[in-house]
Parts: sequence; C-alpha cells; structure tokens
Amino acid sequence: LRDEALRELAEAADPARLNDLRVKYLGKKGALTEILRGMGSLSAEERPVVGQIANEVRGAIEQTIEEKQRLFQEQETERRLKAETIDVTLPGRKLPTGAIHPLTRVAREIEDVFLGMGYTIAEGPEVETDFFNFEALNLPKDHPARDMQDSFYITDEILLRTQTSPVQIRAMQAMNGQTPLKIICPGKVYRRDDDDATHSFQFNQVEGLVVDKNIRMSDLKGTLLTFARAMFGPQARIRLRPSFFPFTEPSVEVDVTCVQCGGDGCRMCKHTGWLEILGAGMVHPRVLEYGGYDPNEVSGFAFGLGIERVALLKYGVDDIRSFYLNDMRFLRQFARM
Ligand code: FA5
Repeated sequence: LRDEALRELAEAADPARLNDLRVKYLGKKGALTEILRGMGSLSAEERPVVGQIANEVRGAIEQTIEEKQRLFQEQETERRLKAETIDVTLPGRKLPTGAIHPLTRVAREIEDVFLGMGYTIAEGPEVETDFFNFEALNLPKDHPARDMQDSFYITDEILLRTQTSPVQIRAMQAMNGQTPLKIICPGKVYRRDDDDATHSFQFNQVEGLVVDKNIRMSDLKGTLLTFARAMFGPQARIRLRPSFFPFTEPSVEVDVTCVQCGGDGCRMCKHTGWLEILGAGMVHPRVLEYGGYDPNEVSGFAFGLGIERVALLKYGVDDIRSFYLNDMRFLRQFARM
C-alpha cells in the first residue's frame, strides 16, 4: 500500500490530483483508514505491530503530500512572477494632458497686471436686473443708447447682462461711501450681436473702476498705458479717441498699437496700425450718486475691455469664433506656449 501510494503521489501532476489521492488513502473511506478500522479484530500481540506500521505509512504519505504541495506552490509563484514581470527600463506611456484655454489664460494675465497695481477682484451676476445693467448706469428706459447693446431679456426687468458695468454700481453700493475703491471684474456678457470675426453673442469683459478723491483723466491714461505695456510689451502705445457712453463723461475708446505689424498696418488692424480693445471714461456724476457717492467730493474712472479682442491681438488670431469651436488643433497651439 505504501509503495503504491508513494508512486501515485510522485506521478500527481497538479493540486487537484493530489487532493484526490489524499482522499483515496487518508480520507474517511480511504485505504489506510480501512486498515486502522480493522485493527479491532487483531490479536493483542499483532495490534501494536500493525499499528506502528500503519502510523509509519500514514506519516510517509502525509509528508509526501506536504512536500508535493509546497512544490506546486513554488511553481505557481514562479509562474506568476514570470507572467507579471515589469520592465522598468521601458519608456513611459504619455498621457494626454489638458491645458488652460487661451481666453482663461489671457483673463488671468489681465487680472495679474491689475492685482499688481493694487486692484481687488469683484464679481457680479450674469443674470442681472434692468436697474443695474441700464438704469443706474444713466440709461433710463427710453434712452436711445440702449440700442447700442441689443439684449437678451428674460422678463421685462431681468436680462442677461450686456456688459460688466453693472458691477460698478454693486461695488460702489457695497462701499457705503468709503474710498478708495479700486476693483476689476472679469466675466461673461451677452448681446444679440451677429457673430463675425470680431463679434460674438457671448463674450468676456473685464470692468475696471477706481473711485477716490481727485481721480483724473490722466490717472486713467497712465493706468491703461501701464496695462498695455505689461500685456503687449514695452513698445506698446495707446490712443484715446473721443466716444460716448451714458455712464462716463468724458468717454473714450482706446486703441493699442497692433502687435502683429508693430503699428505699420496689416490686415488684422485694418491697415491702420491700431486696434480697439476697450471703452472707458470718467464716471458720470449721476452714476456716482447711484453708487452712494457725492460727486462733489469724489471722482472716478472706469473702463471695460474685451478679453477676446486682447487675445486676438496678443496671439495673432484672426477670428474670434476660433476660441469657441473647441477645435483641438487650434487649442493645442496654446498648450505648448
Ligand atoms: C461697453 O461695454 C462699456 N460697458 C465699456 C465701458 C466700461 C465704457 C466702463 C466706459 C466705462 P462696448 O460695447 O464698446 O462698451 O464694449 C467694450 C469692449 O467689449 C469693446 O471694446 C470690445 O473689445 C468688446 N466687445 C464689444 N462687443 C463685442 C462682441 N460682440 N464680441 C466680442 N467683443 C466685444
């Protein structure tokens, strides 16, 4: 029995077969168990002899099974290690990484320039009341200048803001007449403009507002020149053209020298050498009053610049719509900058 068991165990090729053999010899109905069970019918002299032999056989079988088990385990571990080998010298796989959208990048750069000049960032709602978007900015209901900014109305009194200027009023009112007030407000605005190369129905502005004693037009000009140089390089120049906004008096539109041609004239600046990027002016006395200030005590300047226009100029992009098409070939160019 012993020889047969050991031979069969030696031939066992896998753990399942090994288990079958354990049952066959050592199980409840196994061959060795049968012998041990039959010991009762043996004589008193035979019993210890047979018992000892049977125990030896069991020991030998158990030991062989254990050794065999260990061997199978080692083989399994080795197989797994081989299968899961990691070659640390292989080059890494490149994962596609995201990048900051060019408009976000330009917005952040603009914010940085003004933060550096001591401005803080204010925010206001995109869904705005007629009062803040128009009325308090010196644009009463029947004012013809409302046509300059064709609006998306939600109700008679609520609309998508057409400009970031309503934040001027909100920021002033929050100051309770205190000075100085020095804020910028970046954000989305909406107009019923037909899309073309330089217009979009939804675009981004950065509003700027300073209110203090003795704020003058020269402060506005100096601030905008500092901004233009920080944004477009030390050679950048600015040009103030007289303009009209109901909430500023006097009002100007501001052009900067075209970065693409350096002021010599190219298609981008319609061959003038200049590109308009913002509207600005001295805060209208009535607007200061709506904001809770006494126009005899304080004065202020304000500006509203178009982020897309700055981005067009800065990167030499010739169509504003490129920023909104999500064409990866376009966007990838900025990821590497
Ligand atoms: C205004 O929106 C005024 N609120 C600006 C202002 C603020 C003046 C404070 C005085 C004091 P305007 O409509 O010109 O002005 O727009 C300002 C800038 O937004 C423009 O110079 C241009 O850069 C940009 N812009 C205007 N319309 C569009 C459009 N449809 N798509 C993209 N950019 C536009």
